[in-house]
This record gives sequence, C-alpha cells and structure tokens, in this order.
Amino acid sequence: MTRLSGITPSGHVHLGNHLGAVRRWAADREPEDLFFVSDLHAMTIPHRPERLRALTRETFAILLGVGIEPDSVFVQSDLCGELGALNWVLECTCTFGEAARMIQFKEKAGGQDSVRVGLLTYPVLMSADILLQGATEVPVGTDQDQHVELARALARRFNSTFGEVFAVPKAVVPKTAASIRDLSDPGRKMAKSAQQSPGGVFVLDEPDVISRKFRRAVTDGESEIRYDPETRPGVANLLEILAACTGVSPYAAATSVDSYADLKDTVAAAVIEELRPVRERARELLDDPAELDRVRAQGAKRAAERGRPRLEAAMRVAGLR
Ligand code: AQP
Repeated sequence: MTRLSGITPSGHVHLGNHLGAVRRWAADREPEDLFFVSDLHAMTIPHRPERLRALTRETFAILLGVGIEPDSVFVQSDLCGELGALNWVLECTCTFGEAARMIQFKEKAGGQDSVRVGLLTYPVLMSADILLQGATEVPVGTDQDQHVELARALARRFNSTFGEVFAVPKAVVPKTAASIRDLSDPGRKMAKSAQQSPGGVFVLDEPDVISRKFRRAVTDGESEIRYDPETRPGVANLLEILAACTGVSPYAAATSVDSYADLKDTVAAAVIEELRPVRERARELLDDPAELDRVRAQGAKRAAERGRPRLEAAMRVAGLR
C-alpha cells in the first residue's frame, strides 16, 4: 500500500493545514507513504513567480520540520520532466467531457472572464502525480473525491487499451480532524488563500504574533464557556484548537478555562507549544539553503527513480520510444 498526500503552496501553511493534515501525516505515516508539495497545481490561478518559489521552499521545510523523512517527500515541479510526459499520455486518455465535468473546475471557473486551460486539465496532472508514483490510496476530502475517481478511470482505461501499467488508486477518507475556522470569521475555514485575514494563524508565525491573533479572535456576547459549534462557532473553534493541541475533547477543554480571556491565553499558549518544534526545525532548514536544496534534490531523485520505470512502460506500450 502506497498512500500519496499533497499540499499546494497557494499561501503560508496555516494552523488548519497543520492540525487537520500535516501533523497527522507525520504521526501516522507508514514506510511506503509519500508526500509532496504541489507547486504546479498552484499555477492554475494567477500567481507571482518569486512568491510561489518562496512558498514552495517554506512548505517543503515545514513538512520536514514536522518530522516527515526526506526520502518520502518531494516537490512536484522537481519531477516536471516525468510528470509532463505522463500528463500528456493521460490527457490523450482523458476525454474533454470528463475534464469539464469536474465540479471544482465548474466552481472555480464559473463567472471568470478568463480561465487557464490548466484549471481544466489539472485533475489530469493530479492523476499523473498519483499514477507515476504507483499510489494505491489517496487520502482526500470529499472535494477531491471526483479527481481520484478520474485517476481510477484513466488508469483502468489505459491498462485495458494498451496493457497493464498502472496501479488503480482509490480515494480514502483521511482520519477526521475538525475543520479549523478563521479566528476573525468563524463562518469560513482558515485558508491559505485568505492571506490578508487577521484570523489566519501560520505555522511560522512568531509566538507574540500568535498570542495577538488569539487575543483578537471573534467569540460572542455570552459569558459561559460551552462547546456548541452550531450556535457559538467562534468559541467552539477555539475549544477545538485547544482540544487538538492538548489531546482532550472540546467538551473537556471547555471545563478547563473560566473566562474568554483565559480561553484565549490558554489556547494561544497551547498553539505556540504545538508549533514551536516545527517552526524551529523549518526555520533552521530555511536558514541553510544549501542543506534544504540537498534534501530536496534527494527527495526528487528518489521520487523520479520510483516513477521512471512506470513512465517508460506507459510510453512503450502506447507506441512511443
Ligand atoms: N481549515 C482547515 N482545517 C483543517 N484542515 C485543513 N486543510 C486545509 N484547510 C484546513 C487540510 O490541509 C491539507 C492540505 O491542503 P491543500 O493544500 O489541499 O489546501 P486546501 O484544502 O485547498 O485548503 P487551504 O490550505 O486553505 O488552501 P486554499 O486557500 O488554497 O484552498 C488538506 O488535507 C486539507 O484538508
């Protein structure tokens, strides 16, 4: 079993990414698991080159900082030769109707004057990510299920048309973690793309910045601390964060504090401690670009070695080479 998980450097890695995904990737990982920074996917919408480069390095350093082994993590664009070739083979396996049917494409393209072709075809590139590495399981949220279905369909179609080359992957539901909400607007999730929001807490934020953000978190006009996500989303979000950092239930977390000020200080302190080791290791790597480049090159080499025989076989049976 090989599980493949990716994170897109569309902004700074935030507390939601950490508690909802990255921390668990490191804690639950099996030797065959693979992780990657999907920088090519960040190009489907307008982007700034220098910012993308910096965010890719930062995200890669955070994956290492959280404890993922260098051998099992890589940057997607470091494999752009292999992925580009397989992407073309798969685009010629996929129909226009299949790509245009993707709900995410319809949502993101809807109402836009100009849409990049990459936004339409990126699920095919995602299929290439998965099939190149021979991933058998892809832990994704429901918004990505359809993309993994596409990868399954393309693998099956290619195999039955040309010959058995690809493992047929399946989407698996990641272990659920609460969706962390924006501290200033608990009505929406904390998001990388909402960089300007004062309610986003980032993994590399300094402790005083984290404390300030929590002090300004939106709560409500009540005085009793109670866990009730339906009617009191701001307080519930703080309790879920505190619970995730301290390993108790949000109900138990509610009984451990006695005022809003106490809750905000306690959750800020817990988040600072949770993120401290990751931030310190990631910063060390970011301050040593030569070491970061070395580790990145090593991950890319391993990933390319794993994928190349599959790419060669696919090209051969499809009549290339
Ligand atoms: N707020 C969140 N709470 C819990 N988990 C979250 N994840 C994202 N936001 C939250 C999880 O982080 C992993 C990597 O995310 P991604 O790169 O696929 O980004 P995303 O899901 O599209 O959401 P982001 O990080 O906020 O980015 P943008 O703003 O670009 O959409 C995933 O496992 C995701 O579930």
